[in-house]
Amino acid sequence: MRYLPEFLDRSAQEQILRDLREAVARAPLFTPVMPGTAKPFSVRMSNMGVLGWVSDKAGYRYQASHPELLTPWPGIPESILAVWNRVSNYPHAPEACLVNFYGGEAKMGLHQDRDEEDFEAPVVSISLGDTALFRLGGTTRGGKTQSLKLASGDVLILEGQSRLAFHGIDRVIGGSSTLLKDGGRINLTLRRVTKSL
Ligand code: MD3
Ligand code: FE
Repeated sequence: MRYLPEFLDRSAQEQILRDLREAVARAPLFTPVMPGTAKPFSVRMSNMGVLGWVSDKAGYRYQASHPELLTPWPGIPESILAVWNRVSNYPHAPEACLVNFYGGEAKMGLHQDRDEEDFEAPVVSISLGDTALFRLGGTTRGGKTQSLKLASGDVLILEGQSRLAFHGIDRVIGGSSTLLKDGGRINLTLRRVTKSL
């Protein structure tokens, strides 16, 4: 894993936020539910790109359209593609940008990201807004974990062994950033889903 604290300055964060508001106006946040149980996630989500990650009673998957509007996801804005281009060292564009919004008490349990075909490509994560307590483990469940605070403007690159590491968000520290007027946290994850070649 590569951790780039304060990679984005305030004006770069504000540009991404403006682009994100336009995208979310077209593809509103939805509340995913767990496969099988239909228990709602505390995190709300949307996507940009040719493919977006969704979860419903039937399972987790990538699909080309919004689960409620059934319209194609908005494109990934240049302000966000620029981050991938600067940090990924990967010769193909990302296909998916998952938008995770954490309000109030939202968190995300420990999990692996394995719904992609291509584990060779890195995952690039951008944090905006309130600071989160991020937990990173190894590639097997139940091993030791380490904690890291992810603040607004921080970028994380998951590649190699870390690409399949267990990870989650234990909590968000309310009032820790002034970027979002109503507080909360946004995490963007840029991914390659299909194998390029
Ligand atoms: C480690 N998001 O969307 S970002 C996710 O802050 C996700 O919303 C969290 O886990 C969030 O799947 C964590 C940091 C991150 C993203 C992807 C990873 C860490 C990762 C993929 C593999 C290993
Ligand atoms: Fe994840």
